[in-house]
Amino acid sequence: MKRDGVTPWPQDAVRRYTARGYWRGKPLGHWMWTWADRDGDRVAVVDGERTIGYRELAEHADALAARLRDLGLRDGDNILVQLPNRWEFLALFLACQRIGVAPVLALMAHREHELRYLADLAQVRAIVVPDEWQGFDHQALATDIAGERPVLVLGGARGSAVDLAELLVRRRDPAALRAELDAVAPGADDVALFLLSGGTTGTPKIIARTHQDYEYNARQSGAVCGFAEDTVYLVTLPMGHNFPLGSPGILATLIHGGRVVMLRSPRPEVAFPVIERERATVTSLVPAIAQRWVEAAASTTHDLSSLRLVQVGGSVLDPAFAARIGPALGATLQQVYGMAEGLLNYTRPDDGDHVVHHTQGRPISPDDEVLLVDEQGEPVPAGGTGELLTRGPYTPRGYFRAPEHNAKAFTPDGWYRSGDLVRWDGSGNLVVEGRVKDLINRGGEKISAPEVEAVVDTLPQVRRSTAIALPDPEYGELVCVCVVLHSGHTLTLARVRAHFAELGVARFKIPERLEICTDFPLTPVGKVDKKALRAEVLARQDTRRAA
Ligand code: AMP
Ligand code: DBH
Repeated sequence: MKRDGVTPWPQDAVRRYTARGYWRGKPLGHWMWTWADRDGDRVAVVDGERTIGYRELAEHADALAARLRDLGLRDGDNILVQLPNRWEFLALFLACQRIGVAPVLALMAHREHELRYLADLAQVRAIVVPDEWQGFDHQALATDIAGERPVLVLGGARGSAVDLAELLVRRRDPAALRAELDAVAPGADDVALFLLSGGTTGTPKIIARTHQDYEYNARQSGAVCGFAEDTVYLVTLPMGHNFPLGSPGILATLIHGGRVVMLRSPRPEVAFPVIERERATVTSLVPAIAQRWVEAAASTTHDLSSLRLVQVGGSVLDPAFAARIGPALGATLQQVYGMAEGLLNYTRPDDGDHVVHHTQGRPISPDDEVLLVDEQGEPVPAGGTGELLTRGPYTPRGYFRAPEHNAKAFTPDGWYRSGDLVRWDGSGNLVVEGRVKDLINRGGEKISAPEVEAVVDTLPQVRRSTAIALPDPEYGELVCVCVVLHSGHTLTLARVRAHFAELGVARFKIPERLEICTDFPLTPVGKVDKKALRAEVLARQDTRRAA
């Protein structure tokens, strides 16, 4: 069922993507059973002590899909899902795909500020959370936000909440249920899932991905990365992210007949023994985590020799460090420059060292269009650096329910303005040089500067605020807020941080530096000159360090 607020692809693009076989006209729930029919008894997922076969996974997903319908959920409905990496999360994701319910994939780090906003924007009809996670009571918050709507809880449902594990129990003849659910399957061009983007506005952005665009996103990624039946993909990043979910990630592993191994933490102490035990062949990491893995690998007693491919993406990877990753982990490095908005670039497993260490790869589809433009929107000369604009078979033409922002983030002929400054190197690969968009990339977590500023501005002491990125050896970038105070007021970083926590903002967005300013430098048109401000703050830090 169609949802309002989703920008469709133009008809000529639909015809082309279909004619070329990228779009296959079936919803993800259809493919789930294709995999099960093909690989029935083979292992699809390993989660701790639990091992689940392809058919078993499909039957659990169908059982859950039927129970979601019993709760009143229907084709065209959206639900908010905030779950850690667990096989039940995957079963829920697939159950949704069977019946046209689209999950909004929140991160475990999200708190009231983000969850309320997402629940409202997507008008979700239910919320799914764990009972408690890393000391936080998700069930209590979800119950509060949900009001009259159902809350599904993984582990220990209280009060009127529904136990997710209960709903997964297979109770009926699988073949009959399968036929029943086939009859209520969504359309291939309907929304299958909602991904989140760091965005560059005061509020997070939601990206609606359709069944056939996302299936292609994963399938083609898997083809490019050599995913096959012998792939054992270790998930350590949060699986609601586009990277571990579909780049090539969990979905491509299932599409290509491999095995998914789930972990809730990317820490090497946790991951290394599992790599050894499960003989994992591929995993995906962000640079900050890759750094920990490389350090830990030097003295590990665990056998990592099964690893063949280590994907690193999400934020800038230093070339000198890149060169150390492959040898340290005994695997081939693959750089990934991706975005939840669509376009995916990978270095290929058989590329030479220079390409793998120094570039962020190239697009996966012959129909990915990439244009590099200058500040006037004119194409840059060959080899020049410009903002990357893109269109293609898995890059939607707008954000969900964001017409005002879309007018800026997309050109009239449907190109997505990535906000990234990139160039083509001589080998036909992209190199990310910087960005024009106003965000802070903290170890791969994207933080919208205007969103941080909007929160800081609600402090009574603050007259004006500006959020900037400061360099950090571990995370790449940190959030620094610069404030101009009302006269006679003072402010501490601790106070700012407490304020973010009180408002229920995700922890990774909480400022790690505070700078009190008397004024901000301005550009000729009167906007805050963030580049100049950043230089000022760095100079101040140097002075302090010298003192
Ligand atoms: P999002 O739009 O929130 O999914 O974040 C995608 C953005 O992350 C891209 O537009 C880039 O700014 C950044 N990014 C992703 N991968 C890389 C990479 N390998 N190197 C540098 N930046 C990256
Ligand atoms: O940073 C990202 O958003 C990202 C990185 C690598 C991504 O969305 C992806 C791969 O799919």
